[in-house]
Amino acid sequence: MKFSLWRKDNAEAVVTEARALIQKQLPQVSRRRFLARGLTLGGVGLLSGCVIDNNATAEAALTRISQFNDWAQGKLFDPSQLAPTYPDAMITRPFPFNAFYGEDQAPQIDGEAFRLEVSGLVTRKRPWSLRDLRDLPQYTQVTRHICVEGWSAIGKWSGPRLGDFLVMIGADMRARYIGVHCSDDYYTSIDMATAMHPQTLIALDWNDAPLPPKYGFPMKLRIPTKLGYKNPKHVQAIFVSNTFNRGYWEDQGYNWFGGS
Ligand SMILES: Nc1nc2c(c(=O)[nH]1)N[C@H]1C(S)=C(S)[C@@H](COP(=O)(O)O)O[C@H]1N2
Ligand SMILES: [Mo]
Repeated sequence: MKFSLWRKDNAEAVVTEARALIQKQLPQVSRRRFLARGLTLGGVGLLSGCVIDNNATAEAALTRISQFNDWAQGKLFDPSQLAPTYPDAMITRPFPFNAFYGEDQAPQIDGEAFRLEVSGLVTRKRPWSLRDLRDLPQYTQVTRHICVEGWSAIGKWSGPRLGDFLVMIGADMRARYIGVHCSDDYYTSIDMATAMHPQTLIALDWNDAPLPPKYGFPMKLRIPTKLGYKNPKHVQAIFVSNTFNRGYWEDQGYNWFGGS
């Protein structure tokens, strides 16, 4: 199948055609679903003049769309814009579980022994205990978690602000990324503006009690301005850096920006 994308009058048809092509040609189900949905008129516009006629070209084009989306979303992200919050009565019960493994395989972490590791462009690198984190001002938020797999759920999380924590550890605010490594080997990274966002929490509690293991004990980053896969559970280490370390799902084709 071939199509050319410079005919603006035909843009809708092109998007439909592009979606069909992607669904036919990209083998990985998750990637196919995500990218097919992420493909917008703006994204296709980027491809002007490009003829997609095989798998490799489709992949390259999609990578470019994805990079374009990251760039555009970064530009559009307003650090003062707040994600909607909800009353307790709207909390989803039971709250869904998701991970790249089954619910019974969630890591079991010893909270007493746990120390959050801090590294990279920070002046104070001492590890943090859960008690240390609870000594920071705590915030509670009821927000919607949106997963690219097609579900969303409203949940309640509490803990210190990641921004307050970054200030406490003397993070270099000019650094571009905050990388996160989890004890189940999951990983992701966010931009500094998102890290400093007032709603970005180091969540220690879920529904007013310590996070249950399946929801990320001993801590997760709750970022209501980001999609589910950019909300890492079982956080073990945080590093402040200018070196890009994408993320577990991001490395498999999901957008790095992942705004919700
Ligand atoms: N450590 C870790 N964090 C993770 C994941 C994971 O597999 N491991 N999955 C992500 C995805 S895709 C989603 S939708 C949410 C699910 O969080 P929940 O179990 O609290 O609903 O966790 C995110 N954070
Ligand atoms: Mo997800």
